[in-house]
Amino acid sequence: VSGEEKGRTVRFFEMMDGFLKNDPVSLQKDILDHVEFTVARSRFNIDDFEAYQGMAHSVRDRLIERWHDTQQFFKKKDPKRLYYLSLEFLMGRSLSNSIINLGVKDQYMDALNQLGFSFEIVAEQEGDAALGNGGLARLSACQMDSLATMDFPAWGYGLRYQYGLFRQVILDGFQHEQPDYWLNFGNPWEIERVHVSYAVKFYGTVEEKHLNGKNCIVWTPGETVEAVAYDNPIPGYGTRNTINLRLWAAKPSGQYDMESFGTGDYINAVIDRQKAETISSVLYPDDRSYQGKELRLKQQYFFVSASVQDIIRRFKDSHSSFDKFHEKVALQLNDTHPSLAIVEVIRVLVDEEHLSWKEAWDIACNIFSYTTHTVVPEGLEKIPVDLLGSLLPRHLQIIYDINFSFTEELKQRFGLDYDRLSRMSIVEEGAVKNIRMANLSIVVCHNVNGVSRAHLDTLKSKVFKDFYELWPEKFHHKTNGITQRRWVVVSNPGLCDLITKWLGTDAWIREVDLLLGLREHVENKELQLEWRTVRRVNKIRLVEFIEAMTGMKVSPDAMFDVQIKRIHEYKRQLLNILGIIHRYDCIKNMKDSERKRVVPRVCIIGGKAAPGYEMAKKIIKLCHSVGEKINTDPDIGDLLKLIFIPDYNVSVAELVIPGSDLSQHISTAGHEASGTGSMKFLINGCLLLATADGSRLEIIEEIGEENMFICGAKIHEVAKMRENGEAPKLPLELVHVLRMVRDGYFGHEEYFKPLCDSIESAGDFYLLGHDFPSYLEAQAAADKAFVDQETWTKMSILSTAGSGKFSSDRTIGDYAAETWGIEPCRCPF
Ligand code: GL2
Repeated sequence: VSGEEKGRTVRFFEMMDGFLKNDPVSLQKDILDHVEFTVARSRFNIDDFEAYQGMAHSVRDRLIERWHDTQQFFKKKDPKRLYYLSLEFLMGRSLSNSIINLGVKDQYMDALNQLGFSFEIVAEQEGDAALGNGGLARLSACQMDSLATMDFPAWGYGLRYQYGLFRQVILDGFQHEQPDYWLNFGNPWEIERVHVSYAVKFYGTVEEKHLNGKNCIVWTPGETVEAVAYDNPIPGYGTRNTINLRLWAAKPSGQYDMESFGTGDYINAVIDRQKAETISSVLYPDDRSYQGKELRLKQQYFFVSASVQDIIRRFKDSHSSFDKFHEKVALQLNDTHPSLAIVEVIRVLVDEEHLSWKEAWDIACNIFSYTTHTVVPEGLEKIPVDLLGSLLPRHLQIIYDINFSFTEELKQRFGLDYDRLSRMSIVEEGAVKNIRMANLSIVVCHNVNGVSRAHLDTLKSKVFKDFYELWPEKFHHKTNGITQRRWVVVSNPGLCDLITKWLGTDAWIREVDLLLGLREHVENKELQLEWRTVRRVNKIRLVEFIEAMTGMKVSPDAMFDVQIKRIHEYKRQLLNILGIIHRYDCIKNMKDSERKRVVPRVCIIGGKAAPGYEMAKKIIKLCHSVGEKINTDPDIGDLLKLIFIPDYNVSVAELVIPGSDLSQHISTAGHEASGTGSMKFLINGCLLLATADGSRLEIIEEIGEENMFICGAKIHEVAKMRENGEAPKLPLELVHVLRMVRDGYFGHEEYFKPLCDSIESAGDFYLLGHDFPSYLEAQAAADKAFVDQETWTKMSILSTAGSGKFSSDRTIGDYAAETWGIEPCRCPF
């Protein structure tokens, strides 16, 4: 940055000093005060963890200050607010992100240095907040960052699980799950609001009563649980705005069950009350599958009910009627998990606020929007009617009422087309009667969004075809994005500085389209050299991490080829591993002279399998068994290594992504709704080896096919092969590789048999056979390009330059304008 430019940036942040001062001396005192009085450790004897705690509390003070100012300002302005409801938020660590967004990183680094600590080591003390599974959950975290940065008056609502996503431990190559009790050492990033709590009702009976001259429906609950708010401030970057993520924790209700306490069974009565806390105790570790479990339904309703009560309470603070509710409130459903909010809003408005059904219905239809993240109809959430009726009897009545009007409307429109009626009905008939939460959401929401253009096409032509024919105007897409603050500024400071230097400004951190400016320098040798140097430093950091995690020493000269994401058959980690076996086999059969031409590779795989997902667990074991063989084979040496990184999470991703050369995104076309991992690699200048699926189709448009390695069947080809029931002949290379696995070359042949069968005798649903040859070709093209480091570097720069569209700032801007109808509301300095 030019001196003047940097000066401007610093002044800009200095103006944001409020009551608390941000110079290094004030910060040092603050950190020490917190060590002494908050952490209650002597300030003369501090270890790294205590330094982290002291610093985190000092940052928290600054977050609270801005949070207060922002909320005061919103209250005064009373803009339309967005409420973002999600059962999962994968926030990762908060320290670095907070000080960067608050604009106080340099000052804190100085303060820590002067106290004798290294910022990097202190930041490493923080655990991840892993209150989510995968892409969907990280998406909500990225979107919160964009909402704050873009000054939108928004709130996030979710559940404060005591146990986040399980820790993955690998023993003898097998995944084991361990609980993630992330609150063990306290959580400085949240503020407990004991005074913000709501009673949430379950079970019981519903009666019609005549009260105050009116017919009313009265729900008498069988159980009441208290929802207590925990606020997590989310600071925007380059703005004073700090918004709130409010997570609910379940506590026993203050309303005692007089009967059990009265019978003298005091101990059991207390134990029973305590059970209430289990509602928010643990995150379900499955993505993309629903199980119809009572606890899960309780979680969903618990967080939805508390959030709706909170939203209505806030609205009523400054409004005496509900006339303007739809002008002041937008509610976003992140998938169907929070869709009971629709029913809850209607219930509260009708039963408690005594609006007419028509008034409540109109409000609900105006305020709710829904984003789906699913590609296949089987992935849509259904709740057994018996379960819903027993847990939430009044809600089931309301759903039936909605369905009655809806099916009447359908009959008027389409006549007695029973097939269509039964497909579209909110109630699914059958041996087990179910409520289809997606149908409910589509019927009520004014807007239904897919998460990429290709996803929208699938929704229109397959998943929600009937609904699209009925209401084409409701269906849209907002291609997902990721935040450049977390995924470059925080995790890749070297690249961040380099981009700022070459663009001559750091404005790209808020206006990401400016990255396009890198294109004009792509031929510049100096930039290329600096680009390579930054990437090399990141690789060395990754080499050290790999050694610490696995004990393996790998060479930074090799190509780092990475696939990190949840383990799923459709994501085809198996294709990757079989490709690695093929490469291994080729190298083994090479003459020495040929080996000299091999591009050395370090293949890195990481990801968790849902605990009950047997095939995914077998893939993890296969990866370890193959790795063991290859990594210890003296014939192979540094030419090929296979590393499995255990316990993949957000902070591991922050380290691995900047150090990767090539990353793989090879889902069978038509199976990934969007995919967001590819965007994180892209903006970091890592080249993509990918199938044309989900948002990658749009990445190809932005970057150009020539700057990526594309392989595999296209979406329409997959559809056609499936329609025709074609089981293409497997390529010989693949048959050979599978034979090695079956013959026990990597041991455990019985255990791996179902993996081989899935390709050879069970129809190869994910088309590994079809895509294997083009996958190997793409890998060969990547090898060829890597040899020419200049070309590779240019492709890398062009990847970053063209990644602007995939910022969550763009996604949120689109949602704000096209779906939510909200405007920025910037808190003055
Ligand atoms: C997912 C989709 O599978 C993924 O393609 C998409 O990018 C994200 C975010 O929209 O949502 N759906 C889902 O349930 N998980 C996803 O990652 N876990």
